[in-house]
Amino acid sequence: MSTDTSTRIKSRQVELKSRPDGVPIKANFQMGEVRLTPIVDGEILVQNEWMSVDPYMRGRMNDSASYVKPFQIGKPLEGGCVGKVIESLNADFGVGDYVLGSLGWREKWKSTGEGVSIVDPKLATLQTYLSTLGMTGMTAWAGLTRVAKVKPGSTVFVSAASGAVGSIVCQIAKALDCRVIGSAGKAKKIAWLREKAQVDEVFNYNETDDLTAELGSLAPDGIDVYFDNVGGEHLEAALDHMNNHGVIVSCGMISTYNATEPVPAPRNLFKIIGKRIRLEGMLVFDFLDQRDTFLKDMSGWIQSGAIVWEETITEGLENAPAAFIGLFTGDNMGKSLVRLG
Ligand code: NAP
Ligand code: FER
Repeated sequence: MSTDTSTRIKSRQVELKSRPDGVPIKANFQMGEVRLTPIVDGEILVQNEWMSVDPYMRGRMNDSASYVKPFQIGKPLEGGCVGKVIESLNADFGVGDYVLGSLGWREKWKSTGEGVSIVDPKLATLQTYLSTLGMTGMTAWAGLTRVAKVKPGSTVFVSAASGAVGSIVCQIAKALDCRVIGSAGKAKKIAWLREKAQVDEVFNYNETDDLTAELGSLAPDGIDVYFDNVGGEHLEAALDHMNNHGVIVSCGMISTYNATEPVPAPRNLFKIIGKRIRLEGMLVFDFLDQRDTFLKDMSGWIQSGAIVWEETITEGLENAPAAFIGLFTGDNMGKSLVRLG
């Protein structure tokens, strides 16, 4: 094979420059460029069109053990992406096919096709495969229907309620005849939750100095399911108002991801005993074998108009770090996505 770099394919990428200390900053990222060798038999070359930024990526920026290995300094970050096959030496993929992969944060990537799936741009817009019909939609569906096993008539409290996961949790719960309480941190998110997502009770946690009292006033009959995206004070407030035998789905704890010191446990954790609360952590990847059922349920809700969603789109690979950092300052409504130029 030629080693002449002029025959190689140029691809720009976002690399981890340094590990964040607290909230990530732009200086933790750098732009890099690589030249990919030509594809060989069995491989495809993909040009990314969309990439996802997700809170879990903050964990991968730390050098600590987790369900997945940390990002490496000087190497590109990774994450959900949708792109177009521009070269193929693999019979399962044709040039022009759109595919879902896990090598975001770069312009182009090669693959043997393992873990890569073809998506249909006629069924939904390409970026929907990174949101409502993708990882975040499936998290909402699995957390509520499989982990919580929510029942009609339940009171469901959702934090980060206008975000990618939370906005879908709220609407699935409504579609399943639950009473829904949502919290979010900005006035326009509160308005969207009320007007577009038809959430029953909504509050802005930045406008209250007593989260527990606020939640108590909106949930006079208690909470049956708390879908926790935030942790910290939200979890403490929910524990105070959970009903006996209630379920807390620990989906995420974004309020703790940038902590520089170990975060204290909820001071009222003992309440899980007397109230016989089931507090269960979840990882969406454990439910991949149920993807067909998820897609059937979700497509039905989308077609009936029961589920709508918002996207916050950032233009250009070089602006992906800003989009990612914005997750921690609440810049996004609904799913945060980056369109590659
Ligand atoms: P997202 O909600 O679309 O974006 C993050 C939102 O979190 C922000 O817009 C912000 O909204 C809120 N937030 C940020 N810092 C906060 C703080 N200190 N306190 C309260 N709220 C804060 O993100 P997403 O992708 O849907 O993820 C939501 C949660 O689900 C995250 O915790 C994530 O880690 C988790 N998750 C888990 C899995 C799994 O398999 N377990 C899969 C996907 C996602 P406000 O303006 O409302 O504050
Ligand atoms: C997430 C937050 C945390 C997530 C996964 C984790 C897939 C897992 C963390 C760990 O194993 O340490 O949003 O999404």
